[in-house]
Amino acid sequence: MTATSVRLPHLPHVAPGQPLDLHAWVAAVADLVEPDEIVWCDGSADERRGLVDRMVATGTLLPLDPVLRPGSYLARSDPDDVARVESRTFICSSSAEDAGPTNNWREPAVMRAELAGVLTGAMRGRTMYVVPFSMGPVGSPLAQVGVQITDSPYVVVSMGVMTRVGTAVLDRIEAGARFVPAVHSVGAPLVSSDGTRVADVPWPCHPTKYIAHFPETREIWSFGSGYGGNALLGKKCFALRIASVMGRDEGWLAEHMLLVRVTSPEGRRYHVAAAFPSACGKTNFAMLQPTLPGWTVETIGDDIAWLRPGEDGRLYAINPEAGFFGVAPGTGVETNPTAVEMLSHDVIFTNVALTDDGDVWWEGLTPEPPAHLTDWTGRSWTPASGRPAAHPNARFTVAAAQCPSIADSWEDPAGVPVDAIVFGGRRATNVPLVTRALDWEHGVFLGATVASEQTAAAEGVVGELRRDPFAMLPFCGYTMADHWAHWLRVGAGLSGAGRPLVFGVNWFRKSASGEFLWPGFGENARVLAWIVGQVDAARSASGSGSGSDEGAVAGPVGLHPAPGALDLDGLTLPDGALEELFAVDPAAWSAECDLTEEFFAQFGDRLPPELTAQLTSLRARLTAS
Ligand code: GTP
Ligand code: SPV
Ligand code: MN
Repeated sequence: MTATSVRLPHLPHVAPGQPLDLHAWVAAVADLVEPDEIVWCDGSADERRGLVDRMVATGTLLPLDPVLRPGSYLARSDPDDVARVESRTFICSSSAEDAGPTNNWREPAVMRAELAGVLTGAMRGRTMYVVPFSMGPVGSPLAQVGVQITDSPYVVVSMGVMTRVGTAVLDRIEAGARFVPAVHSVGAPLVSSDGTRVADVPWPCHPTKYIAHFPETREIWSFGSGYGGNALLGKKCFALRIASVMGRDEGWLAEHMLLVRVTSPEGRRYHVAAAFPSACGKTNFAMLQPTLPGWTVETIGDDIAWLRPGEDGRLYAINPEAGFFGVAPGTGVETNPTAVEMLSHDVIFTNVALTDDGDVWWEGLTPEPPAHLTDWTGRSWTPASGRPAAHPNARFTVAAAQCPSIADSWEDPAGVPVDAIVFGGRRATNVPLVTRALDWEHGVFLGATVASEQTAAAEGVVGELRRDPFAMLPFCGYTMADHWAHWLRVGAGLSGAGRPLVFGVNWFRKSASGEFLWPGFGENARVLAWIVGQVDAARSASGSGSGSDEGAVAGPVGLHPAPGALDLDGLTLPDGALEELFAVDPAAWSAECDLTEEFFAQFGDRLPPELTAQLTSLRARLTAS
């Protein structure tokens, strides 16, 4: 028999700049993936109940004890589908230079052909859900809408928590709003190509995964994974990778940042946005309970912020999400009592351990583990097992409205005015506890030079130091060099008095014997108090024309708290810890500058000259110190 050529179906996609017809797109995707049925989702409580019941029946969700953990469920993923897969995340812009050296670029036509291949018949035997959602309060001028097609009921229910799903979004699309089309399949059809039925499993997925983005046509295509950032396409794929491109083109910023409202003992209010890499403390900081008397921190967002210049020259931010997909391990009464309370009911847990009485447990929830557990893989576990009971990247999915520290302004459609922007990483050495940038350009340099020790939130060797500019390395939909240029442009357009101050922080510096030098968590309020004090100092200075750095002293890497300016009342640090927390070793920093130069070099002539100038100035200050 002669070989017949296989007809590759055309992957339905959007023409650049052309409005996409929702119904035509859904029909075209259905033609490709061949589902048994199509269900349009309305985000209602009834719909959620039906999906949850079905997942309980199929074993995807395990109901937890209704008294100990009401309304809550445990999902156990496939053991090979536990985190974002950065090596399989692709930016498919027409030119490789637009994706930049730190993204995996694929030629759009090549990727479309590959995706069409794997997606052909991918939903056979399954239901195809159509999920209209809004990132940001529906109708907010800072919000954007999308539609996710998926064959995973776990994804539908999770999107219902993490975004605003409903017919109000469809109405906006019918009225002409442009939407981001996002297709997701777990890649496990229940009918094989020869027509035989395949048994379903609790967590279907495929060993080969694709998380593909077409920034020019604002499309997302995801295949093979059911997990978090790979599958809940409103989150990293839309709200960061696609939105960062929208922001570049339209003059706003989509960032991997938490957002909080801070109130001082005098009742003054500030808004702070902070970018830390994955699993480096955003959720903890967003729910911080200050140890400093009289201070309040309220939560607006814990992972993503969209920031847009307002007409008054200030930067306004929203949290585009409606829920938290947070790291469970390390979340305990000592570290994050707010989260522990938030998780008392109506939560979907993924890859935590199960107690014998039908509740959940993870490392760090209590100081001592229970005597017996079922671990995240479903195996019997005791403290002697010698392996973690919960996966290090085990997560909770919970509505933001359920957070005890949620700010009443968290859904303000106008957003909140940002006073300070903070960048931080997990650095055992070199980087001081807190540094104020000398000006906006220096602040962009602080963001561009964030580095952090690898965590379990993505595949890779935990603990290895990697560069993670703006905590956006895996999340920027275009080249990081242009992202920095965009930040410089946005800052230049803000009014002097309204422009946020920029800071760098590091909660993770260690002593020679490997102990954390700073207690962190609620004690981070001390650093926050200094930060907003600097905002006050800068504001009153811009009125009076006097020095703007009261409470600060200049060092080679930036401004640090002047002696006594960091409120340490009631805190006992080990001898010498404070000095070590702020120590700047010129030799180690000179080596750091060499690494930065090497890192910057890969961006060639797209690197903004302002950043080269910042590196030169830093070297000069180090030499003079
Ligand atoms: P993603 O959701 O992955 O984007 O991460 P996130 O930045 O929200 O991470 P999260 O707040 O969940 O960070 C969790 C890890 O950071 C845990 O290991 C915490 O114990 C640790 N952590 C958070 N804050 C502090 C701190 O102030 N000091 C120390 N030493 N560890 C901290
Ligand atoms: C992160 O990895 O930064 C997360 C979790 O917030 S995920 O949704 O999987 O991206
Ligand atoms: Mn994140």
